[in-house]
Amino acid sequence: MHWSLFCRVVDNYGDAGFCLRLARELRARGQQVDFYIDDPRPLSFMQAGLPDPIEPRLWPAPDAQPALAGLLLECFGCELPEGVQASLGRQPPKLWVNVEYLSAESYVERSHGLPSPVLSGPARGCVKRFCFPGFSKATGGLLRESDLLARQQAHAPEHLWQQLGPPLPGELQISVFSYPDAPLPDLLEELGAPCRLLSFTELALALPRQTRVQPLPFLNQRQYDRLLWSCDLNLVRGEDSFVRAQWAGRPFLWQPYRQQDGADTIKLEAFLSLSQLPAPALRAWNRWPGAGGLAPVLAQSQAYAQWRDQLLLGPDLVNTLLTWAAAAS
Ligand code: TRH
Repeated sequence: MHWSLFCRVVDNYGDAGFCLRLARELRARGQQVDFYIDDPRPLSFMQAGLPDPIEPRLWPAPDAQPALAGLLLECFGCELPEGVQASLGRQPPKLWVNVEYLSAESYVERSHGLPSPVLSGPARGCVKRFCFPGFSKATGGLLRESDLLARQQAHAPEHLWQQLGPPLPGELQISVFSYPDAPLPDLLEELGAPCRLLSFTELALALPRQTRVQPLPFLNQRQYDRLLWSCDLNLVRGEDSFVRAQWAGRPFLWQPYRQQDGADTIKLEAFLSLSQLPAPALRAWNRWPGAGGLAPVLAQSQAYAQWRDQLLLGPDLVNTLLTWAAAAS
């Protein structure tokens, strides 16, 4: 089957990272994908050195009317260019899916799969369908490559440590991909253990003496996975690295993307109540009152593996889309 996938980069790397992963996985399952993105620059590091890189297509000019596939993915309500909408109005696609942002909030289950008729504009008369990624059976599920577990099982952390330099005896390995306001010094001070920070984030703050900082350049998507699978703790953010940390099945702390209206707080609480993962450190990491240290997070590493195993029983997002496409064709 043939898909047109549209992605606009709002901020940071999550939109591009998610859409690239989605496009690559659709293709890995035998689909043809035309990937339109308004800022393809992050794709360069995300697929540097990977076999068969996806060649992105230029974001169409407002009046352009490119030939579209019968299956259409509009990611994160990215608002398609006028000319594209006009083409759709003339020849409605078999399936038009609006893929939304990930959340554990209850509205996701209520809204997943709902139709949304287009009532105005050049695509009037078409019907979009909402696909909500999520953590439960009643959602669209998570992006999960068919070969994820096999790759994970074949992974040997020693190879990565050979490249990055070996851990010192007794030293915790921590990957850091956080927003700049994360209270890292407090967290490490309280932990009081030797650590190596493998960091994508510039760390300007004073850190405890027994902390080594090793800045890393951005890795391709597979190398980043391997880093997450190798570390004792992963500090992640946004949505896509958050999902990758969960697939790693190892302790992590997450910062949701900051929003003015406090939506990030609601997202975090919804995730905590669904997953039942240790809450105090995650709250402290997001600067909430009632601080809690890292010790329970590291001591309960099994809880993260169990959460991963539970997610593996849930829906897989590409499967959800393929099922919808088959039903529409
Ligand atoms: O970059 P982010 O903060 O993106 C955010 C969120 O997606 C948020 O929900 C969205 O609304 C906002 O952008 C506009 O965090 P995220 O989601 O983890 O995206 C980072 C991407 O970068 C992810 O696909 C993983 C990828 N990545 C690599 O490929 N290599 C790397 O070395 C690293 C550190 C990340």
